[in-house]
Amino acid sequence: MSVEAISRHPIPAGFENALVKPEDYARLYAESMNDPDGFWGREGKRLDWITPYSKVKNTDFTMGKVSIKWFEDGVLNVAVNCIDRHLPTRANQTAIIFEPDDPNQPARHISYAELSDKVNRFANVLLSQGVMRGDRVVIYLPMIPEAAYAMLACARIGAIHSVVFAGFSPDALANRINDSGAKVVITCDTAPRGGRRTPLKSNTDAALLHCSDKVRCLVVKHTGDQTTWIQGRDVDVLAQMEEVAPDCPPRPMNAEDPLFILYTSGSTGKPKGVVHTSGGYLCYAAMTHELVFDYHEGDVYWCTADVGWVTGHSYIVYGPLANGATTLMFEGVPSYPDAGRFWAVCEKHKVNQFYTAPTAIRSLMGQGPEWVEKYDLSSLRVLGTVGEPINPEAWVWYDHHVGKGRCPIVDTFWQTETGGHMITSLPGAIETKPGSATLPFFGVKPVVLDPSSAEVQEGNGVEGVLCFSDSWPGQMRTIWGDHPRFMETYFQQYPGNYFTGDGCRRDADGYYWITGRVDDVINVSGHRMGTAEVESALVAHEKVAEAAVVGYPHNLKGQGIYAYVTLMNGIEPTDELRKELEAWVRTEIGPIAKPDLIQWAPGLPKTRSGKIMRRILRKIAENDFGALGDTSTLSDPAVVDELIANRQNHG
Ligand code: 6R9
Repeated sequence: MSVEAISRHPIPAGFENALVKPEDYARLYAESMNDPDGFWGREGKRLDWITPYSKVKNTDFTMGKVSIKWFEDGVLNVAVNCIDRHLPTRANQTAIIFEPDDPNQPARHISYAELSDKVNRFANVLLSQGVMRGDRVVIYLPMIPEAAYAMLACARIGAIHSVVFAGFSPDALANRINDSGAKVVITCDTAPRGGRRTPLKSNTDAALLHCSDKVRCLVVKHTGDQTTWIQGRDVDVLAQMEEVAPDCPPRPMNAEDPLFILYTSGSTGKPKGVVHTSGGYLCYAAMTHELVFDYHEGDVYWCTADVGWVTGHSYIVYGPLANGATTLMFEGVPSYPDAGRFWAVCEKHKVNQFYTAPTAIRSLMGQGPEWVEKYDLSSLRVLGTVGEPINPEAWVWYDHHVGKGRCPIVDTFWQTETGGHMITSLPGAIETKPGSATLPFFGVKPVVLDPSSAEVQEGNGVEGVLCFSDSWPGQMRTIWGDHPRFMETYFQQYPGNYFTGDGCRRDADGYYWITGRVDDVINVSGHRMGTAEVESALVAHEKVAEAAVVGYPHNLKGQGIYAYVTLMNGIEPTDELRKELEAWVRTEIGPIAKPDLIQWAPGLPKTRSGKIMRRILRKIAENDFGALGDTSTLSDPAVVDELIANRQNHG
């Protein structure tokens, strides 16, 4: 690592008028710690309330009775906060810039007035399909404006949306429709991406074979491609939007009414339905969006995430729109039609804040700086990253070639569960260090604990697991339908604390460095994957007896998926079978879960009680045979030698 990479980067010139200045950070942070009710009582006023709250914070992290409530007696409507309240002053301002996959198609500028019209009509279509307050609506849409309309239409009528990433398979979609008990699924005909088309409607047809026949299917005719049509079940949304009334009165909702469910991977095979509620979530998303990106009136802001992930929820839709911002939605991929696409879009729309994932930076870095240098990036002011630790080399490249050394980089650490940024720098207030997420956001109380003794590591220069010892308004409230699992997953291991699942180091200056997951979750290109999910997909194949999946270092993806597979007796390991298993996992979960390496394992290292020793499998996958540690508890140590001898050598 170069000296430049580990040194502090001062705040660049031009941030004298930043929303948070260096002297403000410490003062406001202290206030948020000493008087959370006062601090958040004031911040809650960012939102328009139908009935103002009289109570601010009411939270309890005690195992067995975990309960999280913010602004609990307030009444509001999230869609009104993202749309209606802006109409008097910004009806003609662009709310959403839609940049299509094909650069030869025109971009669309959707004003707040148009957004209002679309969302009201969409909401009336949902009502006409019998969707009521508290009902669940699954949204299986790509990066098109209708995804935002659908989310906000749900919010308007008090329905709970659950967006399912358009890259997920029919099986994964069916599981989410069933777990959430959705009444309706919203999809589109086909989804262009990188010049190819994903058949979302036919995926949905396949998923619905495994769901109640009462589930309605609302179809956005986006490309006009031919699809099957089931009379009585399928509804042409865009046509219906023309038929219904243009106004839909917003439903007054309690601050603690659920806004959405978003499924995410954990250490078990079954994804968890993370529940976020209305008031606290929106307040936190809006505040972090404004301060972390130093968003000023008139700025054009672009987050390249997908609405299928939490980043798309908080930082494409809810945060920016609550702030009356202009938010860009990009349908395509960074490499289409060529490796200059991101920068072409930045130049074309004069983007001021650009927020992406380290994996995208690494892959563009590999294409050479000439792709960046072709474009005028002088509009950029703030750069952001999210999803995984950024390696200092990629940080320095991003800073130098994209930011030209004049744009602060905000490395934002957070999770689906946290609703918004937790540890991040602030452009005008916090100096950066490449690879460090820097310091906690207001109201966030990080603690570093010893992983085995659970003792709090006081002071600087310490390492351990990362927890938060108090609540913040954006925190998830429960797992859909399973509050005991919520408490067990996050509050049992380190009593009194919310456990992130991440390891972390606090350096001599008090800066935080996230070192990666310490549980059975791996991070592939910024996508969270439970190793158990991939394992259960593999063992569902008739020729597989047993499977163990671990992560291993991967140059572009951050982590790759390494699968050890034991076949059924008498089944020959062949290259065809390897391909068959790869394709199998793609259809069971989706392309992002396809193993990068499959190693045939005649046996897996197990303890005498039959537990797979993943620690050892991880080391073998990392090619780190010297550090296998204690193998004396293995029931058959010879298995390990065999696995080492046959370690896949192409990774
Ligand atoms: C927002 C999002 C959460 C996990 C998290 C951690 C990793 C996210 C990071 C980061 C280091 C960052 N992660 N941001 N690690 N630095 N800036 O990504 O949510 O999909 O739930 O993933 O991602 O491991 O625990 P989610």
